[in-house]
Amino acid sequence: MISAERIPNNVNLSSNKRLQRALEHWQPKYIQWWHDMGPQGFQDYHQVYLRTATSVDPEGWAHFEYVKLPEYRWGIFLAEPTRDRRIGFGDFFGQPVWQEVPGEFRNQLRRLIVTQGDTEPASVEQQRLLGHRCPSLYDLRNLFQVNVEEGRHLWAMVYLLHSYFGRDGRDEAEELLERQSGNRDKPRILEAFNEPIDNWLDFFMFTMFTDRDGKSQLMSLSESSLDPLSRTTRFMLTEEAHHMFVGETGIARILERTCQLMKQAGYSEDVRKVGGIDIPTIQKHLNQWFSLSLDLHGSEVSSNAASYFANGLKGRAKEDSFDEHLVKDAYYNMEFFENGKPVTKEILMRNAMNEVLRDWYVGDCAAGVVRWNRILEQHGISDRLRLPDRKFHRGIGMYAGFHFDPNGVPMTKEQWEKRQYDWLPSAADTAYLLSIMNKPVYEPGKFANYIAPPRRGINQQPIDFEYVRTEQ
Ligand code: BYC
Repeated sequence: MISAERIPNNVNLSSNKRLQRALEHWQPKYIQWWHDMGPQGFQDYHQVYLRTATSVDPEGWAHFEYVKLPEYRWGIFLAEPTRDRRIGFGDFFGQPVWQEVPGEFRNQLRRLIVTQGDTEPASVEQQRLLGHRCPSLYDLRNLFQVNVEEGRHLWAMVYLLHSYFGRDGRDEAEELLERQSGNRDKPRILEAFNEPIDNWLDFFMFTMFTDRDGKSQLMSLSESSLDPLSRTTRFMLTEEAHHMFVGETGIARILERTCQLMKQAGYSEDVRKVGGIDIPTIQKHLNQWFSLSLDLHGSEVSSNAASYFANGLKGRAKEDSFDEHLVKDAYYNMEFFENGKPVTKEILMRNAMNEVLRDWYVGDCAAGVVRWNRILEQHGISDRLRLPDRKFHRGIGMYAGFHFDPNGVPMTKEQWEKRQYDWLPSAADTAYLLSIMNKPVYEPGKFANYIAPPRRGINQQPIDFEYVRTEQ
């Protein structure tokens, strides 16, 4: 079962007996998990036009073919090594990077890898019912592409656990298949990965904002002094880009269609009357997933983050672009909220590393929102989407437990309870979305009424290509 043919890799799997043995034990459990928790109803009789990574060179990671989902070849890939790579930040700056895990950082590194690994199967679990409500075969195929790649990202983390963490690593790898998104007793580690994704607006917002947290976290892990972690995450970033493409273009196509329907219905009419998704509903879902994804960056002031940085385990996104990499005496001006008022205080930059990464993330999200707003502008519509203030709807960090509106204005608990569904999806919004998504669109080239077709198909195939076909 464990062969280089079944498991494309560039880690010499065929000569690595230890890894083979560990995978022989783990892989059947993974396949069982995929059957039980992967895309429901699309396991046995559907062929999906998927991209499979078969090597890390540009041709090899974009190999397209029809595959049955459980037969997808999940591989193990590390980006090519950088010659004479040196530690790029923290207390060991300039020393050679590590090819093995230093004993003193074993726990911290394992924890980072497990937290990263836990998000990957979680997202597959969150999205497992979406196939039954897909807006087109094109979108269905993109959903499955995202799902199999999240599965591969789990393999990437399991490879690290099996190869560098011995017995503990093997136990952790098993637990990655045992926790379950939203499960009361054994939930996933990070909160956003326990939230349901039961409609396609959530899915596109998730791939836009939560996968973008994946991008910022993977960028910071790719700076790691542990070279195998750096190389693994560098390769994962190539796949992450496609997930954000799915999210950004998915929302862009919804906006496009909303604008068309607004014109059709007359601007003063409610676009829901003609089956579209109104801009306020889009904004509410944006608010929801942006704020949950801000939480994924951890607390503003964090001794964990300081220690990850000092020890060279997790750097800043694009560490090379900073002038100084020790960051011992630098300070960060952080806004605190005291007695109902914002107060700026200087804190040690190392303790603010989560916030530094969050700054990068917010900038990257803001650029995406500007691109979305161009669509509204081109249609002559004056509404605009916007990112809510960072303090809005936070569950982690110093603003958790307080209430703010999307402009960052503080409010009482009572005011919040009265108004929260002006800004976040209500049960009625979800019911409406489910009502327009209740029938899947499986006819090639057809699209649900609430979304415009994409500009082009996948891998130069036409838009009406049969991206998912049912086995005869
Ligand atoms: N939910 O100092 P703090 C992706 C916990 S997404 C629940 O604030 P730290 C993907 C924290 O664990 C990227 N708990 O945080 C996207 C700690 O617990 P303990 C995933 C949370 O450690 C889409 C306590 O609060 N990658 O790839 O500096 C689809 C205080 O800790 C949360 C990573 O996350 C939360 N949101 O930073 C598929 C990278 N936030 O110790 C995939 C690896 C914090 O008190 N992880 N806590 O029990 C990390 O770098 C860090 O663990 C975090 C947290 C940035 C997440």
